[in-house]
Amino acid sequence: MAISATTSLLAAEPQPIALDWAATALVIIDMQRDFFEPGGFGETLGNDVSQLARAVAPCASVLAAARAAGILVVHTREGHLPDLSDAPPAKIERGAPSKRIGDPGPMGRILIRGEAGHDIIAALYPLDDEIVIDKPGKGAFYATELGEILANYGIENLLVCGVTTEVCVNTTVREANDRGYRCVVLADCCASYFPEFHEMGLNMIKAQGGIFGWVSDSAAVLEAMTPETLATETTNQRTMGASQ
Ligand code: TIU
Repeated sequence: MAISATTSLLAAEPQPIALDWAATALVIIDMQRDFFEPGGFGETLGNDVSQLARAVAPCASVLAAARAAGILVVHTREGHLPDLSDAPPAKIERGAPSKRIGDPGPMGRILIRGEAGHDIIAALYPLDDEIVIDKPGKGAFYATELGEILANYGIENLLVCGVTTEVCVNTTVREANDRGYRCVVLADCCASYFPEFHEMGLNMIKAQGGIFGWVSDSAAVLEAMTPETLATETTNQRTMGASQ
């Protein structure tokens, strides 16, 4: 990593959090065409997919900053094997969507790995050396190698972005919280088809003293995580003899 063993304070609710950036990963949840574009999984469920676009530019700015600072970046994708062997019937049969998981759509089969709709949107496309986790569920830890990968990198803190706030972001944060990670959800880097669920999804995380974690935003991360800021923080900590 370009930057290591540096800790700085990130503005967040319910209180600021000191993060060791060498032990922090940026986790970007399910920024896939299937959720963002007409004809994908999100729209088949009856959703207005245009609601998600607002999260893209803030998330792209944090992704660029993380890459510049050498922070570990993890992308996730929700989707299933072509034979649907990892898709529970209870998930496939749910509700009355216009198309079900596995049905053909304008971006290929709905929510199936390898199809165009399953791919990550161009603005947030992973670099070749970044980690991409394929997950069959809403949570990124369920039936994936994410836990082992984060442990191998010595990660203790997660900056979480993605869609949707109350579904895959919240489920992943709850899984991560139980596994001992400090989770900071970046409010403007997440979105929901339902703006009120976005707000409440964030409230549920930061309420009760941060029952599941913290809520911050892209501006706070850009201030705390640039290589220049990290260098200054490190110098200040040395000068002041701070312990962290
Ligand atoms: N439907 C919905 O809001 N979300 C999902 O199905 N998956 C994710 O959140 N990624």
